[in-house]
Amino acid sequence: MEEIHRTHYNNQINESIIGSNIRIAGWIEDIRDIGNLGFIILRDVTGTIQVVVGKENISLLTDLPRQSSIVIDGIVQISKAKDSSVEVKLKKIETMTKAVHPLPIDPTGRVESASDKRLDARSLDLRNPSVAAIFHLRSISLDTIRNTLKLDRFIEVNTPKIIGSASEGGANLFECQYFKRKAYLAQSPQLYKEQLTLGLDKIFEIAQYYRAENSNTIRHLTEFLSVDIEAAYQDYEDIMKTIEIVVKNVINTVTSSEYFSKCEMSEEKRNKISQIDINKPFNKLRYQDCIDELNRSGEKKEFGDDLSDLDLRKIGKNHQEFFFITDWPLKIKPFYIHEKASNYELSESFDLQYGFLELVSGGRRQHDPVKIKNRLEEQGLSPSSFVEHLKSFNWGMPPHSGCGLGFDRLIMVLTGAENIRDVVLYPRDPDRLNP
Ligand code: AMO
Repeated sequence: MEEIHRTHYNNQINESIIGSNIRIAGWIEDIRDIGNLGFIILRDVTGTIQVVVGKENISLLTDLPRQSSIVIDGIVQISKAKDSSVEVKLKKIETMTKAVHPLPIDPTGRVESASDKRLDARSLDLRNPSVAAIFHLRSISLDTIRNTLKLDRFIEVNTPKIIGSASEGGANLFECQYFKRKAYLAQSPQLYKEQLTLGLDKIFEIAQYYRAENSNTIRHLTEFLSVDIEAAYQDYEDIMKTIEIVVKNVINTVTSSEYFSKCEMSEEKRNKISQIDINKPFNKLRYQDCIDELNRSGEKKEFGDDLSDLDLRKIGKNHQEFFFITDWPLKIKPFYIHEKASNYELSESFDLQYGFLELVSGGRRQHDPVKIKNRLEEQGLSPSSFVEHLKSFNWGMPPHSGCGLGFDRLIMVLTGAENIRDVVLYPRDPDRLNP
């Protein structure tokens, strides 16, 4: 009978269980046969262990390709190996599935593979501990975000991803056939999250969203994970405070995790991330400060111009850290953003940047339905497409604010990844729909 249940993970094998019979399971990272003795380096999700194969069992080592899945019964013993004080003496080995060589990539990382090849073989790529580390960090970062927000009375919600009309305006929408009607993939939970403040007060959602952005950049995907928050009776300053705490808690989680040291990144990047002073508030630049900074550097920018990728790269060079850009012109912000009480040309809005990279966008929302209708018209959108949304504004909508955090981008920054594709398991871009 096939026995597949392990008694121990590799990192649970230590000197306290010397002499114990154990069953371990994983894949063959390396295998050596030196005549009357053999060695298997067995890796599982927690690390490696050396399995020693005596003369009596050496014949079992034939036809065991690297990366095959195996289950080993053995006895824990003291090891003379340099990097471990314990090893396992093999009693029985069972091959679960043989890896068929040649494999598309070398998951030990000894032979480097192009990014596309790795993404085509992602499940195998994850046997590389430095790649797996990124996804462990994603998982624990999500826990941190949930815990931080829940402690602050936010409740987690789930809104539809198949929707009847656009949430962020018509551009970049993926259309799909919904029986006899047209439907769209949600670009963001914007409208739902605003509506939900009416009865649930403070909410957050962590979910994938879809943007038909036909551009191939290192920071855009057509499917990305967003952390959206929305809170009643809060202004944009409150939301900036909340998101700053969330990001700082994630920085703390990541940098104090064992997986951070397993991530492959330059020492310069590692030091920069681990040396972020989380007691120091993130800097705040106003949009106008950015325009002035660009003009001083020889650009010709006017109030009302959006900040292009090139502009943000220039600004990011002078601010290679987390910082907010606040008080954007109202006319370049979405219809749901609130004007600033002291200057109607400005809005109560912000982005959170890391250098040139935009991580978060948010602000206070307009809650006067008449003003929302005017703003929709100004932006060439039809209020009739938003009736479902607008009706809730007549049911006693509270003033509210919120933001959306691009989770993949945050993980990019914290793991030193150059490309968003490196931190997403199965990235989707205009050219990549598989695996
Ligand atoms: P925005 O469109 O700026 O705002 O998106 C919020 C954040 O999501 C991330 N992001 C992306 N990440 C990867 N690939 C993409 N194609 C992509 N598009 C956006 C960015 C960005 O800062 N509803 C508003 C948020 C709000 O006001 O609450 C919104 O969606 O990090």
